[in-house]
Formats: sequence, structure tokens, C-alpha cells
Amino acid sequence: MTTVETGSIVHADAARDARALDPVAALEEVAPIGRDDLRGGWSRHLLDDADLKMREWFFQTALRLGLGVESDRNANQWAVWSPEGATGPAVGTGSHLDSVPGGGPLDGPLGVVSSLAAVSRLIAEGHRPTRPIRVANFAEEEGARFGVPCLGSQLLCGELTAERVGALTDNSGTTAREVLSEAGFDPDAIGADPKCLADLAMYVELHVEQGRQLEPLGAPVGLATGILAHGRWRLTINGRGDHAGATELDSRHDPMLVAAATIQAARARALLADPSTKARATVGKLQVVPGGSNAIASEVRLWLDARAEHDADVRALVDGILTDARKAARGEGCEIELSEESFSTRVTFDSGLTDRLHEAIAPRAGIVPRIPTGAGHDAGILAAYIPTAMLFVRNPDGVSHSPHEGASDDDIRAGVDALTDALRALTAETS
Ligand code: HGY
Ligand code: MN
Ligand code: MN
Repeated sequence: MTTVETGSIVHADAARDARALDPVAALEEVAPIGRDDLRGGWSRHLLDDADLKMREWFFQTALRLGLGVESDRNANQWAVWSPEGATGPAVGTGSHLDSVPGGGPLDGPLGVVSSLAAVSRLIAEGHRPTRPIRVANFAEEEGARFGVPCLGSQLLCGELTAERVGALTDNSGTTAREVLSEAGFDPDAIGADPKCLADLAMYVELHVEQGRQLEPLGAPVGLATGILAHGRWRLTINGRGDHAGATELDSRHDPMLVAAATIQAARARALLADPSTKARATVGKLQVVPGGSNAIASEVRLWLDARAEHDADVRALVDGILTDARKAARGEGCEIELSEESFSTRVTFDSGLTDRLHEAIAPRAGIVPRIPTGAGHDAGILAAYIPTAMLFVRNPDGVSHSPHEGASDDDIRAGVDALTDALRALTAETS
């Protein structure tokens, strides 16, 4: 596995491949990495074997295309095109290569592959950029290993500290500090990276659509307006472990009942909210201790994901669910400990940059609808610091965070056309 010293850029040798990268072929190249035979789909989590292989693919592909490549100290990778005449802060693009457990092939990789493909097209056509282009592979966007989403971009922007992140643990109890050290990063050096941020003038992320808004409009690509406010909460519900056959019903303290009530409350409270708030709440992860089929659980850990239009709507939704959970806990004689793992405030993407993208893309793409999204992205973190916009590629079924996520080859190529047109226009200007 190639090691990259953080902060030191590695340059391609003269034998680079002058052909543009085909995004469909590149996705096929990475498809065998991180296949999850148990869950289906792909599991690639921060600095595990699959993620290290994806990072190696990014590194080698960038070099093959003639780009420089470096890792920053927050475990984000950057492929850099900075030919003569390109000055000042870069146009940033890219996405992430990690996945949810048992996720689809495109959430993350499509954006990285499309960015590399678009840059390689600009190189092949002889474009002379006025600014460098930096392609990101952001670390642990899904937060699947350590619970906190957009870990790499949040660290870069100074929204998380080394102390907090270092102490996070994965499902096996290994700390992020240990995982970062093992991979060659200095866990004390992670955190705000103003120089890396100052290297970016703006950021454009391409992503597979999550939801089904483009299909009925007949549009292969769309532009994002904003992201719902969202967050994750962990509830640890403590009861009393006991025998499933020998314990009378009236002397049980069963945390599974409290978990079940909380799951029901998540749906019921979201349905009770004003529909205009687009409230949604989900429990997708549970850990049951000890997890025996003939034992009343002693503890259940439950993760609640809640989203809505505005920050206050999410807070109100979570307050309601917690009220119901605490009531159920009192009734069952259980205790609840609550921890807020993350909160991402509502995002509105930069309308000026979005308009510039529309102008650059529409002549080839045709109708380019502007659509909101309920999914979080590194672009949403960066949006608080630099002008940021997003492009979506049509997802015919709308399914994501599932092995059934997809986009047609034609739409994948239309996405690269659009991103190429956008990057060409953004690097042809001096402002
Ligand atoms: O969870 C999310 O919204 C995202 O896909 N990371
Ligand atoms: Mn995702
Ligand atoms: Mn994603």
C-alpha cells in the first residue's frame, strides 16, 4: 500500500495516461473493493481494508492522469491539477469513497470518479485553467465507523476537535485515535486546517440523486438548492438482564420494550409534525446486550436519525420522541442516557455559484431542475465557509443507502459532461 506523507504532494512522472478517464469503467474498477457478502452491497469504512484500497485506487488513478496527490492531516485525500497559468485558490470538487454498511455503488464514489473524469477531459481537450482544480476524497463522510458524519470535512473546517474525534470508538471499541495512528496519521494534529481551506475558492460536489425528483422531470442532472437540518442521537437504555422463561412479566425491566416504543414514536411524531417541515425520523441501528434469544436484554443502544426543514423543527421532533421514550422507560423501570452524536444545521447552497453552474451546464444538459435534498454531504459543511454548490445525477428508483442504488451509464456520462462544463467555466474566469 502506498504511504503518503501528510502535507507533501506527490507528482506524476512523465508517463501519464493522456486518455480521459471513463467514469463507467472507473466504477467497474472499484466495484470489487469492499463487497459485503453478509449484508449485500458495499461496506467501506474509515481506514479499514476496503477504505485503504479505495484510497490507493484514488492515489494511483490521480498519478496516472498526471495529477499531483496528497493527504491532508485529517485523512482527506486531494488530487491536484495546477498547470502553468493556474493561480490562486482552487476550484474544489470531489466527494467521498466510504459507504454506509451494505451501501450502494454510487453514494460517494460517483462524485470522486466523475471529478477525476472531468479533470482528465479538460486536460485531454487542452483547457488552460486560470485556477487550480483540487479533487477531494473526504474521509468518513457517512460516519459509519465512528458515528459522526462528514468527519474529514468537519475536522478541516474546525467544527470538531482532535480531542473529541480521538476518543470516538467503533463497534469493536477501537478508538479513532488508534485507527488514525495505525494508518500513519498524527491523531494530535487533526483539526482545523485553515491553509487547506484557504486553498479552495469554491466547492462543487456531484452526487447520485437520493430520492426521485429528476426522473418525473425527464432530467439527467439537477442542481441542489439546500439540505434539510439533521442530526443523530444515541440512546442507551438500561434495564435488567434476566431469564426469558423464569422471569414473571410484572417483575421485568426490559429495555427492548422501551426501544420498541421509541421506534414507534419516531414515526408517529414525524407524522404529527406540520408536513411543510418535511419531518422524518428513523431508527436504523440497534445494539442489544447481551443479545441472547432466551435472555431479557440488560441494555439496548439505539441510534435515532432525525431531519426536517429547519433546525428548530428537528429539535422539536427529537424532543417529542424523547418525551415518549422517557415515558416508556418510566413505565418499564428502565433508565435512558442520551448523547447527541451530531447536528448539522440547515444548508442553503450559494445561489450565485448555482446560477453560474446552470449557465455552464444547460446548453448541453437541457433542463436542469433545482431540487432540495434530505441527505447530508461534505458540501453542506463547506457551504458555511466558501461558496458551494451541488450537482445531482438522476437515480431512476430514487433508492440510496442500499445495494439497489443506481444510475444509468448514459446519465453517469451526462453527469461528467455537466461537471466538465462547470469546471471549464469556473476555471476560465478570473473572478
Ligand atoms: O446520512 C446522510 O445524509 C448522508 O448520506 N451522509
Ligand atoms: Mn450517504
Ligand atoms: Mn454521499
